[in-house]
Amino acid sequence: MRRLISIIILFTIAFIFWTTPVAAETYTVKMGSDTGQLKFVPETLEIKAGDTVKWVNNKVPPHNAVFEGDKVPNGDKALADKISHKKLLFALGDSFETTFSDVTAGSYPYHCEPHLGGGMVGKIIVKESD
Ligand SMILES: [Cu+2]
Repeated sequence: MRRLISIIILFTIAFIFWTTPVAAETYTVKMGSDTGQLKFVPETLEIKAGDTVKWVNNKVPPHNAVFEGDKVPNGDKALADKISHKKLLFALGDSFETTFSDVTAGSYPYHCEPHLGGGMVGKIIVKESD
């Protein structure tokens, strides 16, 4: 009897884990490296559809994050505008986020407008959610 109960409990736990969907995640990208370089950290970030990216003003502001309409999948300029953050962040610690739901899987390059000349570029790679 005891053994049967243990087996039932084990199966119940396994079933709960198996049926719980993987929660969408939030990833953080620093704007300006800890050492003060004009970079996004990490520069390339791989996420799944439905995940959220949060950009945090870390060093040497101001920064923004503007996606490139001609380089996102399907050259979807409207989508690029929608997921961009054109407003400059001046205060350290300020942040903005984008949830990548209902987007085509692929590569989404972006840059910081004031520091594009300094090479402050980044890329979000969206994989199909499974
Ligand atoms: Cu910048």
